[in-house]
Amino acid sequence: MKTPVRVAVTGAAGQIGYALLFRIASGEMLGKDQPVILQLLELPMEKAQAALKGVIMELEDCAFPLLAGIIGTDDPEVAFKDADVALLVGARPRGPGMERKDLLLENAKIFTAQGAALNKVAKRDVKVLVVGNPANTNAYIAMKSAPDLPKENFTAMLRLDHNRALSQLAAKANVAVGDIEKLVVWGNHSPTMYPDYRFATVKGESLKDKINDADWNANEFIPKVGKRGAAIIEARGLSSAASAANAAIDHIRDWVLGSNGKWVTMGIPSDGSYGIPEGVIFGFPVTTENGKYTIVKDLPIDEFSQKAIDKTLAELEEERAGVAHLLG
Ligand code: NAX
Repeated sequence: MKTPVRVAVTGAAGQIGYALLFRIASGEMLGKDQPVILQLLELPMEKAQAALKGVIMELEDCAFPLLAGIIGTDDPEVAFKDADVALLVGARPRGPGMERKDLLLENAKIFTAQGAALNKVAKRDVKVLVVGNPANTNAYIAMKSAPDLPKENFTAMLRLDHNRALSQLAAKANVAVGDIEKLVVWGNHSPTMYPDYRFATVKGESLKDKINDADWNANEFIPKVGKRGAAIIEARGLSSAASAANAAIDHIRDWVLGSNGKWVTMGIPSDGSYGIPEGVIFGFPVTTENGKYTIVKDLPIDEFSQKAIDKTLAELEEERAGVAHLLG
């Protein structure tokens, strides 16, 4: 029997938490032979803690053979203690009349505290995935608040955007979604992201040549992927949860177990590649192996793509400037 992996999840009693925890406990994220201990964080409020208790009861009632333990807490230092993986899902949602700037600052408080707690108690090689929005900037704040941890440990979720784009492309080209490779989503997890299928292949053939429709790309595909979250809210009355949980599982599974040479999109601290300033948490194409990711380098960037990348970078730089005074 392998040693259990400690997986911390924040916002564990929320919508995404409810779609995520049962799949982690059943082995879908780390493997069907890998026991896990779930370390679940929720707000100290009575309602949140009661909801968390209910989720824990249901986890118990599944009698998952791989679930080696469950901790429920309102203390980040308990939740992150010796964590191997930390999924930071809980965040402050935008309230009525709340401006984007206020949302950034409210979340900055949460992710400063959680970054500091990770710095203090998590495993030194903890793999952190930030899902809570604004995900890239929250990941940046957590990274900056954890100076003793390698910055490569901090990532943001672009995988839902990647999966959304894959699905739209498969429908347009009438091909199987699983046959598409080498898709990229550049930038911020926001409507400014740039899903880029110039390099994508289907069974080794160019997907772009198959689709061959620049107008569809600029005026349908890119806006549709960017606004997909809003379309789900419009249809369901609630934001994406199961698909977000699924993307979080894809992200961590590939990071830990490897992508077998396939490109995946992760929001990671830039190393300066593609002119993205070092440290900015940006969606890049990566391959993963042995628990490490490597940026796919030297892809040609045409004028249309450069404009799209500049736009999403400008938004991230603006977000970063908005919280700079909190980070010293
Ligand atoms: P919910 O409001 O259903 O759940 C969030 C939970 O987090 C609540 O139970 C709340 O009590 C808890 N929470 C809030 N602050 C916390 C803190 N400081 N410590 C611990 N727990 C805390 O939201 P849900 O639908 O689960 O979405 C969670 C986050 O994911 C939101 O920020 C949302 O915007 C974001 N999303 C990000 C996506 C991505 O692709 N990166 C896509 C889906 C989703 O919109």
